[in-house]
Amino acid sequence: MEASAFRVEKIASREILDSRGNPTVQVDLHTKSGFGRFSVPSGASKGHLEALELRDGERQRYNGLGVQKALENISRVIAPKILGLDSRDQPKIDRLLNELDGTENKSKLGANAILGISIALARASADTANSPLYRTIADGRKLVLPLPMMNIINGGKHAGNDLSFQEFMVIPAGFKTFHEALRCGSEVYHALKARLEAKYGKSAINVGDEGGFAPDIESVEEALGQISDAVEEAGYSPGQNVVLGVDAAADSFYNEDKKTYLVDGKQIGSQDLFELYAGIERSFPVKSIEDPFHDEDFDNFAKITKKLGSRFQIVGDDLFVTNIKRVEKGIRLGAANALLVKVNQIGTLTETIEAVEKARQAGYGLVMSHRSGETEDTSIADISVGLATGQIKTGAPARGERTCKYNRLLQIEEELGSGASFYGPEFLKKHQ
Ligand code: 2PG
Ligand code: MG
Repeated sequence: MEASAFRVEKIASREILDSRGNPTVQVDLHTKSGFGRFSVPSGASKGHLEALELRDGERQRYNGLGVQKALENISRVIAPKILGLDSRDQPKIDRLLNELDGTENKSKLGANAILGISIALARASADTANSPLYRTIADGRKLVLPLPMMNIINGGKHAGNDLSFQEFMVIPAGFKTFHEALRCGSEVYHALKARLEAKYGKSAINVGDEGGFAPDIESVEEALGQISDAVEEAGYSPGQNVVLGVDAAADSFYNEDKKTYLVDGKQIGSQDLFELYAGIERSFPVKSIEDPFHDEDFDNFAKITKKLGSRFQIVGDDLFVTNIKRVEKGIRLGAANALLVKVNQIGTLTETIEAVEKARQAGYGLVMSHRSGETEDTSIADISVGLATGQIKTGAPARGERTCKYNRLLQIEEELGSGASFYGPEFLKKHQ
């Protein structure tokens, strides 16, 4: 194919709605012979060091959440510099985007503007090469279908209940294929629905931002108990072929002045919180804990990793914000043993890949992740396979903005046929 086919010829962007009904950026990028589109997601429990999502702040429109300034930055500042470039030069173009912005956290042009361009570019380049995105991203890496971690009870900032922990996940690791794991997750989801309705009444099966149920219960242990029982009821074996995970998102219930955490209706210190995690590990088949402490507490992250990390995945999300410098600090201190990977926390594909490779070299696990505010975009499914992250969390096996990612993985699995490798059993082995 001629090099000119990859030349960027046209960029358009628009304001669309995300799954919470808030505006977000969608970018269309045309090369001479191809097309790429990306819709930018948005978080609710954000790490304070995340790249900045630029919002208009004018109250008359969308309560200040409009993204017209970001769109203007795309059309006036970014597009003129990108038009005519070769879309295969992803690292060079991502560097240029950073230079145009000139700030540490992409606050001038907005990480939403920059990421929209960065991933639309990757998509357009893959389309021009007539290749699925996961293949061009893989760049020689072995393709791996990720183990799905499905968030089936929602709390924290994602739900209207009083559960302090944000996510309670089912992890069907003991299966040989992605589609069997997904089926198990869906069956457990429905068994849980029936249990919650029978025990707490109809309103308990209302769902939160990520499609998981949001029952009016307050205790972490009660939520885990319900899920464990649902696993059994669905005909699976907790601890054998299905394990559990939580995202505490501890920052969202941390009181900075008092240095305490509000858990199960009580203010507790970090030592008590530590004990709570150790207790959970004894009572339930939990194998993965994300953000167990607030996002500057590298010390307690290191302590819990030392104590539980041999059998347990400790994931840094708000701790690392997909930022290579934070990941390096974590590696130095032994804080966490897995990285949560969110493209919009850092704002370009190239920097995402750098953080992933740094963590991988240090033996860290990798979990590709959606945001609580999502769109119908499926790029993270391809990125997960191409970067061989081995794990993905993209919500419950329900609601379109969540299932579209799982469904895209089913398509990729089919495309790869017998060559498809699935990470599940390896996860079990690693965390026995
Ligand atoms: C998280 C995410 C995604 P949010 O904390 O891991 O589940 O939530 O997008 O609100 O930051
Ligand atoms: Mg998180």
